[in-house]
Amino acid sequence: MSGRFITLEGGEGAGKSTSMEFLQEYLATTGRPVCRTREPGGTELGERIRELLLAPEGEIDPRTELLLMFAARQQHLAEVIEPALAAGSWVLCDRFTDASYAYQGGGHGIDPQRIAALEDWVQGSRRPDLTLLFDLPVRMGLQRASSRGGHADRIEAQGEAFLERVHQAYLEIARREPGRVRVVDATGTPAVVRRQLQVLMDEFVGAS
Ligand code: Z5A
Repeated sequence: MSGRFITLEGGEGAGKSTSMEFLQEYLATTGRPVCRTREPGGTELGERIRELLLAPEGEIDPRTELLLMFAARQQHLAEVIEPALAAGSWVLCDRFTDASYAYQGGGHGIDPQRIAALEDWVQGSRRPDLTLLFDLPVRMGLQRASSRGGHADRIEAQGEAFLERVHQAYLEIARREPGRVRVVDATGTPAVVRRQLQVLMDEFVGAS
């Protein structure tokens, strides 16, 4: 049986990492083998690229940022995602190419056609089977992230107007692809968010 590719997307502090635990447990109870991973990262090389991308010091040109995201993604697909799917695992990935459209496209204004060209080159026909978009107003996400403590990384530190463009770009993707992208209202308590995930996953697993 071939695996399924599920991605989690959303703005800063939207609750993806928190929900990852629930999704992993959910799939485990259905007996599916699970591969949990993230972008940028997921491989040794990808994690090193992640460190470069998120380090708060220094400037990175938006095009360099985009190309580094796709360099990490290429390695991730070759080393982790494709082998896991071929082996029948269900891959849960914290962020994927929608984040490039939202942050580098929506946030930095890079032409989406450039991103689409990289997507086609790097991924071939590979696209997520399901994307869970955690939708949360930017201010709420920033509050949640700051309550967690620690320093803002380079991308988080771009400011509220940037993050608002990212938010709108995500919503636009969801409007364009309602079959793949399911919007999760992330404003509720963790228990309320989990109940939505349960319904969406019951539906997706039932149809798979
Ligand atoms: N990026 C990009 O630009 N282009 C790309 O192509 C890709 C990525 C792939 C990765 O950073 C950065 O890379 C990201 C986009 C960019 N930049 N930003 N910003 P990351 O993965 O480390 O950061 P993140 O994705 O933004 O994760 P995050 O800030 O850790 O958010 P989260 O995982 O969605 O949230 P969380 O950690 O689960 O929750 C945040 C806090 O809220 C935490 O204290 C929780 O306990 C709390 N929380 C969670 N859920 C709730 C609810 N329901 N109620 C109340 N409190 C809650």
